[in-house]
Order: sequence, then C-alpha cells, then structure tokens
Amino acid sequence: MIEEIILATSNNHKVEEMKKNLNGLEIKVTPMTSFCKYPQTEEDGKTLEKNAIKKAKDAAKFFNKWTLADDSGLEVDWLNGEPGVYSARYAGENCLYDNNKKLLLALKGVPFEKRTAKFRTVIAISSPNREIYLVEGKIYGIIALQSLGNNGFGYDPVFYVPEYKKTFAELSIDIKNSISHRAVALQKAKEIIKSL
Ligand code: ITT
Repeated sequence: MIEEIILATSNNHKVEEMKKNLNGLEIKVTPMTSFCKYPQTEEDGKTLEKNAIKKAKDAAKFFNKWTLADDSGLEVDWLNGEPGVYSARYAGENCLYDNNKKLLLALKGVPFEKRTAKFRTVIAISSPNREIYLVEGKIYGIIALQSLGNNGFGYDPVFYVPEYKKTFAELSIDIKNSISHRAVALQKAKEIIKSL
C-alpha cells in the first residue's frame, strides 16, 4: 500500500485541482513545491505521454517516493491539433496571458462552430523504482470568441464548454474540477492508487 505520493508539478493551480480530486484516499498527498528543492524537468518530449512520464520519473528518482505528474495540452481542430504538447510555450517562454491572445488571433474570423477543440491531460504515476502507470482524460469544447471569466488559470478563459454555455474560467472551481480533462484523468489515477 502507498503511504505517500508526491505531486510532481510546479503549477499550484494543478496542485489545488489534484488535491481536490484525490481527496478521500488514505495517503499523504504532498506537492513537490513544498520542498526547498525539487527537479526542474525539461519538457522536450513530442507527446504529452513522454513529458508526463519524464516528470514523474525525475521526481521519483529525486525523492525516492511514489509520484504523480500531469502533462496537458489544448488541441484545436482548426489549427491541426496545435498548440497541443507546446501549449505552455505557444506564445514563447513564460507567457501565459499571451498564449490566449495568440490563440484568439490565430482563430480570428473563424466562426464559432468551427472553433472545436479538446483539452487533454495525461497523468503518469511512478513507483520509487520508476515503474509507470499512465491514464488520460479529455474534454471537448470550443475556443471562445473572446476571453471570458476570472477563475482557473492558463487557457480557462478561452475554453468554452457547450454543456454549461460557459468558459472554464466562468465556471466555479468545483464544477471545472468535476468535468475537466484533469478531473477525468485524476479519477482514473485515484483508482490505480487505490489498487496499489
Ligand atoms: P507542470 O509542467 O509543472 O505540471 P505546467 O503549467 O508547465 O506545469 P503543462 O506543461 O501541462 O503544465 O501545461 C501546458 C499549458 O496548458 C500551460 O500553459 C498551462 O497553463 C495550460 N493548462 C494546463 N492545464 C490547464 C487547465 O486545466 N486549464 C487551462 N489551462 C491549462
């Protein structure tokens, strides 16, 4: 049985979503950012799977503990799946706000019904000796015509969920956390952790 799992992400919004979704597991869930030192993994993989595995394995090696890492990407049909695995650096390094601006610009003039997209999360769980378990979650949506809402992070203001007629950033954190790509992947991850 696992006693503790380290969340191998430096994104505190993800930590919040992960903790909420892993709630109820009888194990300690520790963000790696609560340690003074943690690995800075270069995300140079060509797929979300490769990057998630790399992050989970780096942290498992560093801490010698069970770890969970997430790599996420927004795949826009009109842009042939871009930005995808390059979602974090779409507009250049450390430019979260500009990612949305760049995306809206790339879709300028594209009608609402053709702005279909999916958000995908791959989660890798690694054992201390780097055995990997992989799960995936996705949600289909539409890239909004403009940024809307103040909740969440990253692409949330431009990811419109037809079922709720709202962007992720307009939805409460709890609703996003029950339907999102990450929520779906985390529920699968939770089942794996329970079975270990
Ligand atoms: P770690 O690698 O440390 O986990 P990160 O923020 O770099 O954190 P990703 O590489 O997975 O994580 O993120 C890819 C991009 O997608 C990045 O710009 C995120 O802000 C954005 N993103 C990821 N999940 C998101 C979500 O649920 N809602 C909106 N944007 C999201």
